[in-house]
Amino acid sequence: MKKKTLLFLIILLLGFNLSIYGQETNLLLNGGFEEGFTVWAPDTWRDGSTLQVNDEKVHSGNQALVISTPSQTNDARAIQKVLVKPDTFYRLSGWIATENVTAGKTGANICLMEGFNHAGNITGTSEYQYVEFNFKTSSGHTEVTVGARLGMYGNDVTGKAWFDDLFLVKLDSEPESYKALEPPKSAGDESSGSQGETQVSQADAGTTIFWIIVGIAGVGIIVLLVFLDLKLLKKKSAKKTEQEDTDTEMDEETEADEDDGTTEEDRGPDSQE
Ligand SMILES: [Ca+2]
Repeated sequence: MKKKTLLFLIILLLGFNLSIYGQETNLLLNGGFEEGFTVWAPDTWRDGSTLQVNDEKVHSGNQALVISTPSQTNDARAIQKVLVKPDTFYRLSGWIATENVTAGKTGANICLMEGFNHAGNITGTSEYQYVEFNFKTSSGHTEVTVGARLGMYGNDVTGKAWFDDLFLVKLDSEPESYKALEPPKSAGDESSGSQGETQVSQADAGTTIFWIIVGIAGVGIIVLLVFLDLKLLKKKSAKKTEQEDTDTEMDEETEADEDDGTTEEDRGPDSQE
């Protein structure tokens, strides 16, 4: 393999890695609920609501989250804790459909569990709608808890809501509009601390393992290419040596013939003598 080809392949591999980095990474795990309830935790103000992942009404893929509060009003949500950077812009987005959600209150929405920060206020009956909101973390933020939610603090409702394709992405620049988050309270508002932290470390482990595999695959390809290159060089040099040996043999034979010729010529007169 020629060095130029090797160089080209290495550049291609680096480009592939960079293109993955360039994509907007969803900081939420299982945001499309294709892995069931994995990573999400049910969290309700009181009993009476059901939270499920099924194929009843999906926006994409095969499954979506459905929260149902049939009779007693409630504030029910599926939550996931995510690590964030301080003083950084983020966008939370997703798709929500509803059925008979109590009007006149905050209906179905996606939210940050701190404060009243949310996108969507969908009541009544509706097909899937896209909702989003931008926010900026404070200097004290290292994590946020995201919720797919039917209801809000002081806004208990009944009805049914489906959630799918939720995204939390980091924004590289300041968006046109955003909500600046208040610094987090030191204690007291950690509704599901240990579980959330476990989820975050699982997310980190998953990402790390992914990049280790990509790294190993990259190094493997380079090693393979270098090996093939060396093998080819060896073959070439072996061929060269073989050729040289043949040449030397031929030279020796020629010399020997020449020697014989000389001897005969020299011997000629001797033999005549
Ligand atoms: Ca889905």
